[in-house]
Amino acid sequence: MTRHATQPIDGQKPGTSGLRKKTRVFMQPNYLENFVQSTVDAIGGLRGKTLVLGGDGRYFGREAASTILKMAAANGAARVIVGQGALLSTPAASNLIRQRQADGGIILSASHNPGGPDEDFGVKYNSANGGPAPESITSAIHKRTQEISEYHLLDAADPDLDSLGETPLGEMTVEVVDPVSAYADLMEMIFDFNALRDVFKSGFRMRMDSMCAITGPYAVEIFENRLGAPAGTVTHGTPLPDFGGMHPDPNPTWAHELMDEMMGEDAPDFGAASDGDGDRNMILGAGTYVSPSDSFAVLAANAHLVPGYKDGLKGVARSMPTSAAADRVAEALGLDCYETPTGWKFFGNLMDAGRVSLCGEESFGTGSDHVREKDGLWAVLMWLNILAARKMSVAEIMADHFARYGRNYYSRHDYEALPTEQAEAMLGDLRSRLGELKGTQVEGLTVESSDEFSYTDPVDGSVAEGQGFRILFEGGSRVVLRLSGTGTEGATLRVYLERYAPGPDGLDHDPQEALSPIIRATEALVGIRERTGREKPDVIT
Ligand code: G16
Repeated sequence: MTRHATQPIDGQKPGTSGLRKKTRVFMQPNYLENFVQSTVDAIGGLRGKTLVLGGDGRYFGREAASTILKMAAANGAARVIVGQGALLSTPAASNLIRQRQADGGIILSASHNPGGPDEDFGVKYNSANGGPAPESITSAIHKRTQEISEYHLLDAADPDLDSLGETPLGEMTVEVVDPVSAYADLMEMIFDFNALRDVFKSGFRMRMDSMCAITGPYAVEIFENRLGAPAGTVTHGTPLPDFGGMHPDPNPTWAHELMDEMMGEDAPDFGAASDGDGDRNMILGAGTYVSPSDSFAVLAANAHLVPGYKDGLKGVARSMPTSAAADRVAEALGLDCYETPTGWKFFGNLMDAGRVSLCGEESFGTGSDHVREKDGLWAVLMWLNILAARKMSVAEIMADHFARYGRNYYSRHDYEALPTEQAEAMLGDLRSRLGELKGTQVEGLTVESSDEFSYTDPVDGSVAEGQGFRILFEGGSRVVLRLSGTGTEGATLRVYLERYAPGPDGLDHDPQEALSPIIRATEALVGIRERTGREKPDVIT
């Protein structure tokens, strides 16, 4: 018997990147099954199809993988390619879907959110192009969760997820593959590994913090085994179900061990960290923090130095809240530059249509059209390759970049776990006043325009509305406000602050100081402190 009766469960609405909930929510009877069957139904079934399956190793991942395999078999799938131990980084899963020409994939991860029985879990469907499902599919999945009445699951023992090779599960084939090798081979095709080996031979020191999450085995293979970096270059390199208690979010707050080392005496030349599922990255030099928006701009400006991009870029794209630093590079290079809503899924069409090669987001995500996800280790290798080619330190590269293009001072302030109604009321109130803000003078700034961002996809014409509030001030400063779509507790308000300094003077201020008039103006216009009672943001990046 493979048919099981069920009933719709409330709240199974995918967010910015798949469905993310507390792990115990996912562990409730039928919860995972309902969502997976709804996904299967929304994409027109699995009969005869090939899927890729894997995740970031977090608590409940193995059990979920076994259930999904039995459901895939009962739904008539031909083959599921699964990472050994149910492990696959998100970019490696994207690569496998493309390389093996699979019909899609399921990734088990809540990304940068902590893991464990009392923390977070997530499930995400990626399409045949290797990218996160577009809104048309995620909406169809949500609709299906509201009407589902049965799911299919094979009555069988849990499949062996550890032995490489093929085994039958009913009429389906389960193919267990090494999660690392195909991805590491792809990196070897894009980057100049000979030059990078020479860099490490010359005594260059690097620290890669994998935060007890999925990139550990990938980073050890690439940096230590293939490029000859000394053993121990990769720290926190073993993926653990609870990430060793770490919050695997590569930003200055959560990757504080790495920050302390890189800002301390005798810091290595280069430091980097990645997140739970390996698609985010943070870049550091000795004594230097590179903001994600600046990192993306530097990659765009220097990509031609990397073999995989030696013929130049097709174009670039960034999410709306990401700073305009990359726009200045695009302008100088004569490249098209697209502005999309938050969420990597919005880049897929642009990459598939050959309009852009590089994409970046302020949320520590950068990537290219080598896969259809953002890619943490790819970004680290881009930086390494650029450092090798330019023979400059990270600090020198940043100073040179700002001198050439000016500096977009940038910071994001997060207010986490606010009562949802309170956060929505605050933004609802802002929405009702948006039309009246023009000309308002506050903290020495004048509001030039304000709106709620909506995006029309230039490839398929689909429209995404309500994608964040923008208040632009005369002179090019701005603040953007939106609610996160990846949290699992209440509402998280994100406040994105930006000010442009053209140079040549004033390029080396502390960003919080440089942005202080905009921070004060935001408080005057929106009243975050007053309405939430919070004295300061929980996380500043
Ligand atoms: C996901 C998406 C990203 C997005 C980020 C932040 O990242 O893939 O494209 O920028 O969420 O989303 P929010 O501001 O809504 O929390 P990840 O790394 O969590 O998969």
